[in-house]
Amino acid sequence: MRLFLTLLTAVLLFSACGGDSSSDSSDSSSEPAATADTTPLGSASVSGSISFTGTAPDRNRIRQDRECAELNADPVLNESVVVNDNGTLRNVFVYVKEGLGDYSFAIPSEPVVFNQDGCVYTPHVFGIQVGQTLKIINGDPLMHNVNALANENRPFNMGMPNQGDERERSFRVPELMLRIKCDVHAWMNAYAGVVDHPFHSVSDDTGSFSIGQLPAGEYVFEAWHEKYGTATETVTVTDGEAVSVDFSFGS
Ligand SMILES: [Cu+2]
Repeated sequence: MRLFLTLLTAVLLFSACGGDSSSDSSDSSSEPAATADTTPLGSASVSGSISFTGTAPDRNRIRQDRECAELNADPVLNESVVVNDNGTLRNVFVYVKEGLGDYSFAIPSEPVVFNQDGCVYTPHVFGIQVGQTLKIINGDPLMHNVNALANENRPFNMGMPNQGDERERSFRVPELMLRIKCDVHAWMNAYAGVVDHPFHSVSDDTGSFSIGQLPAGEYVFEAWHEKYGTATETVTVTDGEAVSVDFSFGS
């Protein structure tokens, strides 16, 4: 209830201040609920780091076939466990698992770009909102296919024979985690976190993640890693607050 009141207050305040009325020619005095059927974004943020405990496993060199190997000047290393130089873990998907209730959020207009580059999927782990465009590109001068092994969504499997080929897809319902693989090159795989809100992030080459524009409230955050599984933290944020949350994985 408190979250609802906070949101309602935010909407009323925004409405009372007039906001950017130039962007909407409709009656600005109408009730807030009539201006949009999606929940406004908030001003809180949650960010942090994924630490790795134990001894980092060696990243095996992937034995690509000759055609792919010729595309890479440097060895291509296995991405299932990537421990950064600062002892943190890369490719951890962090998202709001609980606390948003039945709110719905506008679908980002920017697509998520998913490339096939040097016979490697880039990014290896990514988040995408339900309905958001996934722009799939073949950056290589050879044949790949993108086999989305969806369970909740409709699976798709399409060949992309030429360099510069582009396709667009989207997902209808949340699905964690959705695996994508190439049937031509067995080492190529990736994971998509499909969620029905924009509050997600993937830890980078410093182990950091950041999730912004959260409405005030209490949330359960989950962090997922393809080898080490999941961890959760409950976090409460107020309007404008920046909260730090760290996760830890390892052996
Ligand atoms: Cu391939």
